[in-house]
Amino acid sequence: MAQEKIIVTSALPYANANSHLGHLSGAYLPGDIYVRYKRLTGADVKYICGSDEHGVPITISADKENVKPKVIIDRYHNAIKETFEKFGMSFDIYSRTSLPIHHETAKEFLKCFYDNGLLKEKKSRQYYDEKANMFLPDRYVEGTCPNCGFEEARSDECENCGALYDPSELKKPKSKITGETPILKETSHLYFPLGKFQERLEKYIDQMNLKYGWKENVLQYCKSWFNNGLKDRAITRDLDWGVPVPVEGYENKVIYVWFEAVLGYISATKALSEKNNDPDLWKRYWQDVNTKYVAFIGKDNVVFHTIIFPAILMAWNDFNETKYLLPQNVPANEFLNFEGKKFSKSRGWGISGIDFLKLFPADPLRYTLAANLPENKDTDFYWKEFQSRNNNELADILGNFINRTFIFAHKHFEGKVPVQARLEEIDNEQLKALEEYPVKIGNLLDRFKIKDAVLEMMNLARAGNKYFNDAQPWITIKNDKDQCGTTINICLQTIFTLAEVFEPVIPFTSKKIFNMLNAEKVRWKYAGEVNLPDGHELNKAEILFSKIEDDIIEQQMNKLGVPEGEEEKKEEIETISYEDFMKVQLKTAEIIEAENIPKSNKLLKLQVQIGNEKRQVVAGIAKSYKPDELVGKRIVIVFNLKPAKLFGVESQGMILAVEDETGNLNVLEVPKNVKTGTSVK
Ligand code: B3M
Ligand code: ZN
Repeated sequence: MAQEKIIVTSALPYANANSHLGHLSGAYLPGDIYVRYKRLTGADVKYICGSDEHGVPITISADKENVKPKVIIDRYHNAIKETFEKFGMSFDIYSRTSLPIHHETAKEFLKCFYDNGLLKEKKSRQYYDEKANMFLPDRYVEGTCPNCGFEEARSDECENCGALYDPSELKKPKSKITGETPILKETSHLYFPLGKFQERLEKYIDQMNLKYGWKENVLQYCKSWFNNGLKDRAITRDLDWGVPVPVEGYENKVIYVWFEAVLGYISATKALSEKNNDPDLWKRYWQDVNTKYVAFIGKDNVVFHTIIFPAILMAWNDFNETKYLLPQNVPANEFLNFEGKKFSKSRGWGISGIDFLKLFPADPLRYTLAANLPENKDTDFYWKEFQSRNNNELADILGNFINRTFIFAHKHFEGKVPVQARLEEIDNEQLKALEEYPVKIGNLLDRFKIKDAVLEMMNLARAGNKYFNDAQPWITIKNDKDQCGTTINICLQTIFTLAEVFEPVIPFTSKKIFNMLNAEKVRWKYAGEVNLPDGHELNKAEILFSKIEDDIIEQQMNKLGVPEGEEEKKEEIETISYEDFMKVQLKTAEIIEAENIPKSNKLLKLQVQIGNEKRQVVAGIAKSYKPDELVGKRIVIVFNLKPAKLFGVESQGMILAVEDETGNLNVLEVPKNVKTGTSVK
């Protein structure tokens, strides 16, 4: 069979915020699991992603901080990239749409459509904020949805019911910049005739679904758009941040972000060609009928990937010799919520990937998210579930099985794979299970049933534990060492299979396990075979998972709902260096005389003994002590303070004291056995 060739993309995140767990579980982790699995099967895969750096989401963030969009995209592009790396995303490239290669690609498409007369120029009335003196992009206008009445609908799209409409249909519009009611003012835009493609799009989706089985939720979304009838869509915008429109008269406009963002997959692959010094690489994936294309996204992006992007590609293919592939499947996920509510940065609900990965390693997070993917309906991340998946499944089932097997192998078989001496029924059954699991798991992954696949992966670890328990090697080691060796051998083969099938989900751990086994991964189809030869030398066991204690989880739960920034509103402390501190000389002293200072009810005049030296110090403690009470106390004084006069009385130092709740001052005392004149450090 010819090698399978696949191009896989995950939605390009807007470079205006850190990715949170919802993003990771929606479009990224599933893509990465699929890609890692496909690579193990021997497929030739390119996994493409990058930052979406244009459009209104970026300018809104920039406006909020009063900085240029470039500042925002650089900051978040790097932050998101780092999150993905720590999370174990195995992209072949993580590109960005601000690159010239992307601008060129987007312009090339638009120019082609314009030159071939596909685009219609239409004058339309757009919201214009007279106070801010600008056309308002869609997201700068909020109002009531003409379809469902939702009051926070965007100007052309309703988050609540998913309806797309013309901005002039929005009810009770309001400018988000000034809060004023915007006027509708005439402007020209280029429109893509989406309606022209409806029939072909419906047919395309039908065919793909028949052949490759699209997800029911995705089909439903598509159906509702088709039912409403596809309409012309403006693909230019009055904005100054984005890809300039390469058409005369459009100099002050940019290409609509969604039109160019989807082309970002192609331009990112071109960037990969450049990176690999292989100019035709991108064509071998995007323009080869033997390649298949799979797009991973969240549900809010479905229309753009199943309708708009395919329509753009169809249009290109109509006018050009070079033909692009259309998505073969778009396994979109629903949303992941957090502890029962939507993620919200401003309300402090949820946690960003980067913060999470500062606290915990990636694999327990990947496993927890994968076991609970919002494949068919919204799901939730719960801290308690994370803890129990880590402790009760990863550590107690998978980790424990591996650990007990390794202990046996090292203790009784010199750290080598013992011989399979004699196979009893129970052994044959386990060997059969090893062959079956990778097939079953692979079939599920091929159909994007990742959640079910993850369950089966852990079931194999469960089967390993059961086999170990039933075979009772701790008994056979005493009376039938051959039998015991066979058991441990098969347990080690099971660990090999586990390392392989779990690789897509917990790649960091899988690597450790292969290292412990002193072995390397094989093709998926061999994963269930006897891969470790008799006598094969093993490495030392490593700790694979640490348990997460209750208090760690409680700490995190206590942070929930604390709005951003507030947890950091602690007093700003100005720090000093060690050298600065060492400049202050503190010494012990004994008060030998004390008297009031006339006319002052606060100050006392003290005579203190500091080693051989006597000094006079004025201290503001008259309200807290009678002079007599102080005599004989051994205290701490700032020895090198510049002398000063208080109430006309010379003071050569300062006494340390602390105020208690009642406002009373208490001089700091040192034990009597400490000599006066001793330095305090
Ligand atoms: N940036 C929306 C999002 O981040 C958008 C995806 C683009 S995919 C080409 O959810
Ligand atoms: Zn609506």
